[in-house]
Amino acid sequence: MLIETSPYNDQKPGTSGLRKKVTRFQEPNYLNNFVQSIFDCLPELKGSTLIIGGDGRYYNRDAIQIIISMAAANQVTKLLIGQSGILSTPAASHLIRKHSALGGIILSASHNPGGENGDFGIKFNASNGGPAPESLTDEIFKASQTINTFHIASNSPVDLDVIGNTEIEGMQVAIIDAVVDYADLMETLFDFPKIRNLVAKPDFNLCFDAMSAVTGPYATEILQNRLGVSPESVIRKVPLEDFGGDHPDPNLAHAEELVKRMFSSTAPTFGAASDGDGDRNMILGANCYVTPSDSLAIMAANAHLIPGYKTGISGVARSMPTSQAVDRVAEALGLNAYETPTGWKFFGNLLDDDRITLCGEESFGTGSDHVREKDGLWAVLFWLNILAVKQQSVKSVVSNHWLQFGRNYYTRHDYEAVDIERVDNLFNSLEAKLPELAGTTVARRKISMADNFTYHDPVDGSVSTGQGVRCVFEDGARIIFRRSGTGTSGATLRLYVEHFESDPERFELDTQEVLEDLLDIADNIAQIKTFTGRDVADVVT
Ligand code: G16
Repeated sequence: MLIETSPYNDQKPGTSGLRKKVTRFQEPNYLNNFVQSIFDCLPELKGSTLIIGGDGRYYNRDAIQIIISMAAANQVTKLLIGQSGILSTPAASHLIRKHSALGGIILSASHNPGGENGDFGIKFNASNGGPAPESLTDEIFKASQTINTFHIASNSPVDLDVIGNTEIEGMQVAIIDAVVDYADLMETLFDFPKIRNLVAKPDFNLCFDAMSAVTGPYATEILQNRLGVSPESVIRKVPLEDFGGDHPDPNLAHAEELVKRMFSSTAPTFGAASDGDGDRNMILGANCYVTPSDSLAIMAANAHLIPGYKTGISGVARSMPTSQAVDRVAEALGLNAYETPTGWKFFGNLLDDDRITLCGEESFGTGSDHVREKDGLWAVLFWLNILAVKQQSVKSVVSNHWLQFGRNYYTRHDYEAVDIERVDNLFNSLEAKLPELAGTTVARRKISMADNFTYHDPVDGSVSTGQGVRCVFEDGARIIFRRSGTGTSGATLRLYVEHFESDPERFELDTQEVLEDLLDIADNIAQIKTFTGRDVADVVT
């Protein structure tokens, strides 16, 4: 069937796909328009195999039924769909690669809240398993602005809960186990027997928080069934359409119960959490929080201890706002090190070209060349494998890392859902100041460089401008201002602050205290309080 439609003007994908309120997606043909725009930009999808799955949030099932009918009418040959419509983002990336699919459609708004009044999202991943590059998302947006028809079959709904095959207008639809392929992949990378011994030790206990989101079934299979962790060690493991009303965002603010347990007198040895779609991770030890930037650096420094990486890693990459801790490891080990804009899509070319093996971001994402997405449970297993080899606590691993490489004190302050005009004004004023900032001294700190970050992709030569305002100080300290590309209400200002410390006597200080002067300088430069009208940040990590 060919159905007439008219464009919506707000279908420009952000940092990671199109994210809007569920209610927006429920407007007539809103999802259909975007899906047809994907098909229109990629004629090669006709006759192809596609992977479909989502994080199980509200509207996931409805969206999948629409996509099935539209894929059939757009002459896709085969769809592989995770049982119950569920696939974690890294599992979807793996399936695309494993089945040599032409790509996949992933339904997720990641760490954003879910439920009827929450957020929903959709993104296309390419045949390498990674998020579509900016050039393609720009084309999809362009197509969405002129769309006037879409194709859709008039089939009855497919039973997403039963594993098996069916056919719609000549297109095969296979409902597949969502977990097993991913769990098998993890077994090829990590030393499961060694981790099994670690978690069986009477003095070792862990707590993994699946945040009522997609990693529940994956954690149950991998941590409980394959590694022998007790069922009570995995909390909030049943995926819920509204994530229990919480933000499925693994950070100190939103993983409240886990954080409470980890910072108590009876704290487990190891704690971790993953997000809505299973690609983020937070790592904790007893009374110890590992910043995502440090976690990436520690993984890079210890990769040789992990079976999947023991022959060496080709290089590392981090997003620009991520702390420079991993750069120090790369320098010491003689590895390539790349700095990309925020967004996992920018790592794809570097991974495909084998310039890097590991990459990560301050936003609780780490990953490697095993898939083309960041990967939450993979990071948890990486850490467990390190602990199993080193037989040390998380705190000792972190402290020893600082002793060897120094410590990059790091914090991120988020001012969420601020009036868009206020944030526009803040950035306009900041941009206007940029040319004069370099060379000036603010509160005894001299700014050596100030710009709005531009990335030149070394593989395909593409250029991405306006990726965040950075002020770099003479001693290497940095202040970065960015507008989030994943929010759905107003504008979110992110402030990132970093200071390197080489004196071991100063490794155990309070992060916010150490960074206080830089935070004041940031407010002085950008007039955050004045422009946002907020005295304090909403989330500090
Ligand atoms: C997405 C992207 C990440 C990015 C993060 C935060 O993560 O995949 O690369 O770092 O958003 O982006 P922003 O600062 O623009 O909000 P996720 O887990 O939401 O898919």
